[in-house]
Amino acid sequence: MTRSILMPTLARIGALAILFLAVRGSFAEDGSAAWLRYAPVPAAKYESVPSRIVVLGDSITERAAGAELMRGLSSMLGRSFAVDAAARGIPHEKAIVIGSYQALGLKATDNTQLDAGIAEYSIRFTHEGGKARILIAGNSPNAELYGAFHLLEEIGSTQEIPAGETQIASAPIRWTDEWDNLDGTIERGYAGSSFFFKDEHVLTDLQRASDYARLLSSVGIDGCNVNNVNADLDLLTSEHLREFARIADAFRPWGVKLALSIDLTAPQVVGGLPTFDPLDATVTAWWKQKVDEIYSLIPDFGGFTVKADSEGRKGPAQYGRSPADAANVLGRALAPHGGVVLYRGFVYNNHLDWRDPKADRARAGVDNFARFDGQFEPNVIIQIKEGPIDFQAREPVSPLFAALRHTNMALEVQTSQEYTGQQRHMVWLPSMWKWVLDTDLQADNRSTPVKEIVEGQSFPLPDGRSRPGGFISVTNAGIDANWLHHPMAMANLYGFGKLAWNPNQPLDRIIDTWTRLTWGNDPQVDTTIDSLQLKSWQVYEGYTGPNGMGTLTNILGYHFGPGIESAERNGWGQWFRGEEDGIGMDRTAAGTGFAQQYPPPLAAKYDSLASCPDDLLLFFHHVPYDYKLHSGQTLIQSIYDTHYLSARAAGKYVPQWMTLKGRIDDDRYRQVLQLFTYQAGHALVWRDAINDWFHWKSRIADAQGRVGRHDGRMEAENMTTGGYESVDVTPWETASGGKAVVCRSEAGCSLSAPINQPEGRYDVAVQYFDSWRGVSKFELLTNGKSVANWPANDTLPPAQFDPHLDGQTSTRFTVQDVFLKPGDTLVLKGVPDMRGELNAHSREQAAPGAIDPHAREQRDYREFAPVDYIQLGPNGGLTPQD
Ligand code: GCW
Repeated sequence: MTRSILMPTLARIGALAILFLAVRGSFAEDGSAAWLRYAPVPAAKYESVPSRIVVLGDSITERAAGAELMRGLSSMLGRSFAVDAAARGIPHEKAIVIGSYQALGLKATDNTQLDAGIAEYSIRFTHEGGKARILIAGNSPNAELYGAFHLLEEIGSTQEIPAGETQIASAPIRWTDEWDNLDGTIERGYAGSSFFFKDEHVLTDLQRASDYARLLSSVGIDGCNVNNVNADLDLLTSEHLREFARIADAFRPWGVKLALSIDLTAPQVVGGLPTFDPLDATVTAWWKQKVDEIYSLIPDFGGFTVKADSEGRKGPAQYGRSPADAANVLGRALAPHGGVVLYRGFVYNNHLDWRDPKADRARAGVDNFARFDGQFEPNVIIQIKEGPIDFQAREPVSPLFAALRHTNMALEVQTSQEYTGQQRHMVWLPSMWKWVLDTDLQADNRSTPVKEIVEGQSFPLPDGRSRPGGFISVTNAGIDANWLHHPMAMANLYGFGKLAWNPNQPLDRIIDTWTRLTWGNDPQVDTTIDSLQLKSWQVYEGYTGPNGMGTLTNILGYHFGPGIESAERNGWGQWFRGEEDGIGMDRTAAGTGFAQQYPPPLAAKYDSLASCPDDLLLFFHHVPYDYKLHSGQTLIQSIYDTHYLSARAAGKYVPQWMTLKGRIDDDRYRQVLQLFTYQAGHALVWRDAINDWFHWKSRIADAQGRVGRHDGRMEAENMTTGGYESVDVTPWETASGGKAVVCRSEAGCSLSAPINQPEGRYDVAVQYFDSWRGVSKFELLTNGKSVANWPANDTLPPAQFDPHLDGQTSTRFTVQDVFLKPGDTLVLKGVPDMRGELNAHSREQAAPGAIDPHAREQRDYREFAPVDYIQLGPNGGLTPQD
C-alpha cells in the first residue's frame, strides 16, 4: 500500500508551527483511503482559505483535527499549510482556528432537551477586507474533529464553505460492532480476516485499527465494539484486557471509544466462580472488580454489548433471571465510570416447532422484553435489530421500538451485507435504513417514527430530556485493502455514519457526497454512480425474496445464494409457508398475532389485506398464488415480472459502468467491472431459482412465457460429453434443469454441441460452479480453435468454505464476439483441480458464520470443473446477457 501523502505522525506535532509541503503524487487506488482520498479540487475556488491552521486546544484529538486539516487541505488545494498546535489565543491575521466554543468566544446551542454529552460543532467563515477566517468550534474535542472533517468534506465535494453552520449529533450512541473473533476470523465478515486479532492475541501492528478509527470519526462514529457478540469465552482475562488497551490507544486520537462484547458466563469461565447467576453476590462483585480493572487500563472505555439466551449463548434464563437482572448488574458496575450496556434484543428460541401455527420467531422481541420495560438501569440500552427476524432484504420494522416506553433503545443495522449480497452484490443499504427510520409506529396515536424513538425523543426521560439511545452498525471490516471488498460497499458505512449523525439527511445528498469524495467530481461519474447506488436496494430485493418473504438465501449455509426451502420446516423460524394452496406467514390476529404487537393503527394496517402494503404482504398474510395485489397484478405474475426486470437492471450495471472507463482510475474501474459482471450473472441465478420454484409450486404459467423457457441455452447434461458425468444439484432450483456435470478425470473432460443458430457473432456465456478452494480450468473452442480460457478462481462467493454445487457457487463467464455458423461445433473443455491438499483437511470445524459453529463436517474440496449450461446470446448484448 502506498500513501500519497507524507504526514507527520501525531506525536511529532508539537507546539511549534510545522510547515507542511503538499506532495502530489500518483495514488495507488486500492480503496484504502475510502472517502478520505483528498484528491485535488479546483484550487481557485478556495484561494481565500487561509494557509495557517491554529489549534487552540491541546488534547490528542484536537491535535489530530489540526493535522487532518493540514493533510486534507494541502492535498486537495495543492499548497502548503502550517499548523500552530496548542496556540495561546485567536490570532488577528488570516487563519483557520479550531477550538472549543469557549476558547473561540462562541456560544453553543442552548437546548435543555439535549443530553449534555451530545456532540455539537459550528463552522463560521468570514472574509472582511481580504482577511479570511474560518472558525471551527466544538463542545468537545470530538466535536471539533467532526467540524474539521466536515470542512474537508465540503471542499472535497466542491461545495461552498459554510458561512455559518451548526451541526448537532442526533444521539449519544453512534457505534459500529465488529464481529471479530480472537483467532482472527470474522463472523459474517466478507472482506478478509481481522485487523485487530490473530491467534488469540491483539495484533502487534495496529496501524490499520487506527486508520479505521479515523474513517469512523470522519463520519461522526464515536464507538467501536471490536469483538463478536458471540464472544470468546475467555475474553476478559487480564492478559487479554492489557492487549485490548492497545486498541483503545490506537483509537483514542480519533475520539473513538473501545467497547467489548462479553459472554455472561465470564464470572465462571474467567473468574472461576461456581455460578454466573447475575443476582449472586459474588458474581455482582466479580463484575464490579472486572469493570474497575478495565477502566484502570482503558479510562475512556465505552462499555459492554451483550448477547445472551440467544442462538446457543447462555444467559440469565438459566437461573430464572430476566434480561433486566443481567443488564443491571453490568450497568451498575459501569455507571461510576460513565460506561454503558448495550443489551441485545435479539433473543429468540431457535428450536421453534414449525408445525405449530401460533409459533412465530418474529414475536420474540416483544414477548421477551416488553414486560421488563422501565426496569433497566439508566445506562442500559436495548439494542434492537431493524426488523423482527434478521437483516432480510425487506422486513417490517421491529414492533419492540414501540413496545418499550420507559427504556433506552438503539437501532442495530448491518453494513456487513449478510443477507444482502455479502459485498459481492452492490446494495446501498441506507435506502433501506431510511425507510426503517422514517417508519412511523404511531404509538399512542401520535407520530413516533423509529428515528425519533432511538434518538430518545419519542419517549423522553421523566425530566423531559431525551433518553440516551442511538445507532449501531454491524460492519465487519476486514484486511482487504478497501475495508469491505466491494468498492461500492463503503458507501454503506459512510451512509450509516451520516444517518446516525442526522437521520433526516436526504439520501441523494449523502450518496452524492460519498461519490464525489470517493470517485472525484466529474459530473458524469457522479450522476452515473449516484443513480446506480440509489436504485440498488430495490434491484436486489427485486431479484431475491419477493413481497416480504425474506431474502430466501440458503439460511442453513452461508446466507448468500438462493436456497429457498432451507427456511422451511426447521426450528430457525424463518418460515414463509409455501404450500400448494398459497404462500406467506399468517401473522394476523387469526394467525400468530404478531401484527397485534404494533400500536393499533399499524396493527390494523398490517392485519388487513386491504391495507397491508404489497411489499410486506407475505410477511403478514397467507394468500393464494393468484391473489390480486394492490398493483392490480396477480402475486405470481408480479413475482415473475419483478425478477425479470430486476435481473435485467442488475445486468445493466455493467454497460453503465463501462461508460466511465478512463474517467476513473483503472484499478478500481476493473475491480468494480469484475464485481458487476459477477453480480449480473448471479442475479440470473437468483431470478431463475425463484421463478422456477414458484412456477413448480404454484403450477401457474408465466403469462409472458419466459419462465422455464431459455432460448439459446444448452444444458450441460444434454450436451455430448467426453468424460463429464451428470449430477443432481440440491436444491434443484439452483441449477438449470436441476442438474450439472462434473469431471473426475485429472486429464480433463469436454462438452460439445453442434451450432444450429444463424450465422453471426454471439456472446457465449458459460454457467459453472466455482467453489472457494479449487481452481478448475476452462477453455472454449469453436471448430477446434480456442476462443477463450479462464481459471475458476473467484473468491466469489465470499467467505466460502462451501464445496457444494448450488446457488452460492454458481457463476458465469461470458465470451463476447464469437463468430458462429450452422454446422460449427462448440466445445467446452474443463480440467478439474484434484490436488491432494484440497482434501487433506477435509474434516473441519464449521466455517465462521456457519449456523452451528461447533459442527464438524466431512468435506471434499476437490473441484470437478462443474458446468451448469452454456447460453448463446446476441453479440454485444449485456455482459453477461440473459
Ligand atoms: O443473523 C444471525 C447471524 C449470526 C449472528 C446473529 C446475531 C453473531 O447469522 O451469525 O451472530 O445473527 O446477530 O447475533
